[in-house]
Amino acid sequence: MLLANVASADVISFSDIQYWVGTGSNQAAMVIDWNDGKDAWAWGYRWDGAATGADMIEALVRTDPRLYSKLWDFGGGLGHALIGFGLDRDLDGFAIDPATDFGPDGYLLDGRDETDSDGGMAIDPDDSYGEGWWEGYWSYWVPTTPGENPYDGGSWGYSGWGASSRQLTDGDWDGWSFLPGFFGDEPGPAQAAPSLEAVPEPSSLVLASIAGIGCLVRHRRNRRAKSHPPANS
Ligand SMILES: [Ca+2]
Ligand SMILES: [Ca+2]
Repeated sequence: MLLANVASADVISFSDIQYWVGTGSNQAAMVIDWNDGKDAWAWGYRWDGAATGADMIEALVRTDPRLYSKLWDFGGGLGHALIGFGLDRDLDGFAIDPATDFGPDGYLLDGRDETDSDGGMAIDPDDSYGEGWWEGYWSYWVPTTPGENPYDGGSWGYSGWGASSRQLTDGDWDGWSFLPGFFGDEPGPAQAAPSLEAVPEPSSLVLASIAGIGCLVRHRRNRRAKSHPPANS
């Protein structure tokens, strides 16, 4: 029970975040909430100099093989609009209907196409995908006060900037919350995106159980061998 509680603890500080990309003296967190009944996840991003919310999206999506995004490039330096976020939660493959090529890094930056930006669905029921322009959209949330933690004393506020224009501050949190039908709210509590170096919790528990059974079987065999020595010894 204790293990399960620890594994499912909500992220409340940067020290809870397991999956980081980038290097530098500044750090920010990104939370994605699909609002589909599955956990929201949180990632971490480090950088030096200037970085935008769009830079953080690109770095995370290109690095974490579980994460997918579909963005529009408005062109002419106007920046990007986020259309879809996908998550291969069980890392056994990800695809959406209608069939979409997200590219080798899962980062699809396309020209603007308003006819193909709604209703995509994850094929694997274990995964998450949300996209929208006309029928729903990804709302963008930032700390009400830059650098404050919405999960520890701070609060989420609706971003007045698009991701390409939003300048990150050290200690910032960015939140993305999918609003199907434009109804919804700020990101909810989030789980840390598991580090891919670590063995996932359920598997390690299963392995521990198997190891325990193995010890028991060996122990019994030893006892049996002692009480019933082979006839030829
Ligand atoms: Ca999957
Ligand atoms: Ca699966």
